[in-house]
This record gives sequence, structure tokens and C-alpha cells, in this order.
Amino acid sequence: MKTTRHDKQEKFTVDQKIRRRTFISFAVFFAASTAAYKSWDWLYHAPSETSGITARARQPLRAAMNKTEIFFRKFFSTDHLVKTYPKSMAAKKVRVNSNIGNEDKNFNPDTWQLSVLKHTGETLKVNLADLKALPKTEIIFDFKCVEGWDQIQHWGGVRFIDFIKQYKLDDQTDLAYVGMETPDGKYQVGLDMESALHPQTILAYEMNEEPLQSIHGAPLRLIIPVKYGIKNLKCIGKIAFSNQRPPDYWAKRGYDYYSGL
Ligand SMILES: Nc1nc2c(c(=O)[nH]1)N[C@H]1C(S)=C(S)[C@@H](COP(=O)(O)O)O[C@H]1N2
Ligand SMILES: [Mo]
Repeated sequence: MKTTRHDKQEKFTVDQKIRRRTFISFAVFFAASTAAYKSWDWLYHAPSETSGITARARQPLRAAMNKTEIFFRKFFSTDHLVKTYPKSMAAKKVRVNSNIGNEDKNFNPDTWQLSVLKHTGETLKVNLADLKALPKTEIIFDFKCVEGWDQIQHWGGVRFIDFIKQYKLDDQTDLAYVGMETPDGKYQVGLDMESALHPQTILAYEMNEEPLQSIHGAPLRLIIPVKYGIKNLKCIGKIAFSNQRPPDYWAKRGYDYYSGL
């Protein structure tokens, strides 16, 4: 085909258009990169929050985490259930993550007693047989760790809400938070009351229909599917109720206090 003058002119304007667009793209890219860098620099150099129940996060980041919590708590409902799976899908070899506060060699699961501290100052002691006598609930769900792995797991135990009813702790649920920790107090989790009372929150003593193994938190661990793994305390020693945020191992190290899913 012969190239006409008209074609040449057309080609010229197309080239010009392309060049202009390329320039605009680069300009936009440059502006966006500068803005991204500036915001990152601002956040990176923002002061850290004052150390307390939460610590080690930059102030604006912690403010954002707390705002997100307020937003998501508005939609939280105990009728909203986490997805469950058939038994056949549950992992046979269950992953083990960190074991802070769950490696005490002197700890004896046979003489173990759960301490429940009421807001009034009284302490209630419960042993494993007492807990096993309560109705058992099983759950097979996708357990999610903040480090990026997840696994379908099968747990069994007593629902926290059933435990509350059985031990007449209803008045304690008027408080805003539940705190749980290992017998040595080295690992602690703080939970908002709604999440603790969610029907899928269980005090677990079984995994894959077998008694809980030590590495998974024997004799009793928390399974709270509405939260990330960090809140699923292994080896519960003490449970307490309060209106202030209870101590939380990972919140003190910069993580989100709520850690909801
Ligand atoms: N006592 C105690 N509980 C704990 C932890 C821990 O280090 N110590 N790690 C948490 C984290 S980060 C995860 S992902 C889960 C892992 O439970 P698993 O080891 O049974 O898979 O336990 C949680 N509970
Ligand atoms: Mo985790």
C-alpha cells in the first residue's frame, strides 16, 4: 500500500498524542510517588503512642486502628456466624505457632484449676472435670494467624456463654472486657465482651476429638473464631472481667487491640 500525505500527517498526530499521554502518565506517576513517599515519611516520623495497654505503634496508626474497631463493632452481631466446614476437611496435622507462657515445665495439667476473678474481688476455681461436665460444643473453622497462614481446624469444648450461664456470671458480662492469661501471666489476651460472648467462642479441651495436647494449650485454651490467632490463648490460667482494656501481649507490642476478623 502506498503511504499518502494524509496518512503521514495522521501518523504524526498519533505520535504526538502518544508522547503527550506518556508525559502525563509519568507526571502523574511522579506526583503519586512523591505523595506516597511524603505520607510514608510523615507516618514513619510521627511520634509513638504513649506506652500503656497498647504501645509501640505510631500515634496516627493507633488512632486509625481504634477508629476501625469502633466502625466494625457497630456491625458485630452474635447472629453473624463464622463459616464452618465438614469434619473431613479438618487438618490432621495441626500447625503450632508460638508458645509464650505455654512452656512452663513445672506446670501440672492434672492439678490445674481455672481461676475466675469477678469484678467484686471474689475468685471462683473450676477444674477440668467440672468443665467437661458442661454441654460440649465442636467447631470446624478456618483458623487465621496474622503471620499469614490459615488452616481448617477442629476444636471441642464448652462455649464461653454456656460457662457464664452455668457459673452464674451473667452480672460480669455487663462489664466491657474479659481478660485471659496463662498461669505464669506471660501471655495475655484482652477481649471485648461481645466477641467473648459470641456463640462460637469456646473454652477448648479437645482437638480432633482427642484431649488437647500440651503444645496446643492443654488443659484448656481459648478458641475465638471471630478473632485472629493471637487472641486464641493457649493454656488459660486466669479469666477476669473489667471495664478497662485488660493487658494484651501483642497490643503492647504494636498490634491492633481488637484484632477482629
Ligand atoms: N499462651 C500462648 N497462647 C498463644 C500463643 C502463644 O505464644 N502463647 N500464640 C498465639 C498465636 S500467634 C497463634 S497463631 C495461636 C496458634 O495456636 P497453635 O499453636 O495451636 O496453632 O496461638 C495463640 N495463642
Ligand atoms: Mo498467630
